[in-house]
Amino acid sequence: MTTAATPRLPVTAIIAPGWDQPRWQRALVAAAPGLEVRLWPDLGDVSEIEAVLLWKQPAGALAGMSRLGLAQSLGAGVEHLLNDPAIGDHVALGRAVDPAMTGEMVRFVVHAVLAISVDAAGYRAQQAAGLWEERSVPGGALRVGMLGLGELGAAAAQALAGLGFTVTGWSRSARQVAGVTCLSGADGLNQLIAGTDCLVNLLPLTDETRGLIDARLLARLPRGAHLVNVARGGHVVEADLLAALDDGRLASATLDVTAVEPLPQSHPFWSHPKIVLTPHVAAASTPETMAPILAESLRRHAAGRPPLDPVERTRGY
Ligand code: NDP
Ligand code: OXD
Repeated sequence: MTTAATPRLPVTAIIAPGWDQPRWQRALVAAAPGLEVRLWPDLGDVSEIEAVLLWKQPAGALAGMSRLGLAQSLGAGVEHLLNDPAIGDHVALGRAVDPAMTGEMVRFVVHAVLAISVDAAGYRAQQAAGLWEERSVPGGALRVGMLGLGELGAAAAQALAGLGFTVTGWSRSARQVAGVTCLSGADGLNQLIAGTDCLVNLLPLTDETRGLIDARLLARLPRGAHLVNVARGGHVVEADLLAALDDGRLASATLDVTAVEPLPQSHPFWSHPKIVLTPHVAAASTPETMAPILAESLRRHAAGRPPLDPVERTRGY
């Protein structure tokens, strides 16, 4: 009796400048023994490379990869795949979905929303002023609106609902998430915005969602609402956000992402009293948890199948 031969795994390159590429390589080889993994910028003969694992690859990094069949993001976002002209339509695209990353995002969002619900910033200011005084805080009455009910948004929405918040979510297609009122479409967005005290953004950045959080949308939120943006800086029109904070329409903005990263030193966000800023750290990609998932996608590719979490070019995510 003959057994079917295991398909040869694709020659794979990691292009993630600034990341610990050797650590990714070690984790991948542990998950897929025998896998040939090359590291940017020492890619050897690039015409041999069949799969690339990418995070913010430099322009032109994929030039000459004539055998490329799979481009896999090392993060959940995929703008760097869709915007690279070297990745032709015949190349399969994959994005990162990792329960460990989802857990990190859930904890980050829960922390941000809880801090708002107990007015942690107000009490910190009172401590600095030596003031022992009870504040009026929203607590569990804070209504949360979640933009995006995908891998991350749905998990964060569900966790917040589990903590007793009233949570409404918005997605492109109709979704069901336990404990969450799920809406879609333009009417759904209007309804969500009108009843949201804390707007959390977990949408992908696409042609449809770029600049969504602008003066018009912010003006429809109840006065004194809060924004938590953990998706992409490009979702927010920054000048409109500053105007809404300055005229009191918006009470605070918790921003993990900005249009330009790292945020330029001269940017007004740095010193704005109503802005809480973190440097794009809400949910990191971790080699050891992600490698088995990436290895499975490489095995699938070798067998002529799509990666585990394929990107749909037409919807842009
Ligand atoms: P998913 O693709 O799983 O989910 C995206 C969600 O957004 C889906 O519910 C989708 O709707 C919805 N959506 C997309 N387009 C529209 C639209 N035009 N109108 C309404 N809803 C829309 O993405 P993830 O949850 O995995 O990740 C979301 C984003 O989070 C990433 O793209 C990335 O930018 C960001 N991110 C940030 C990190 C950080 O550290 N700050 C870390 C990881 C991710 P539907 O359900 O119908 O498809
Ligand atoms: C991601 C991110 O998309 O880290 O994974 O932003």
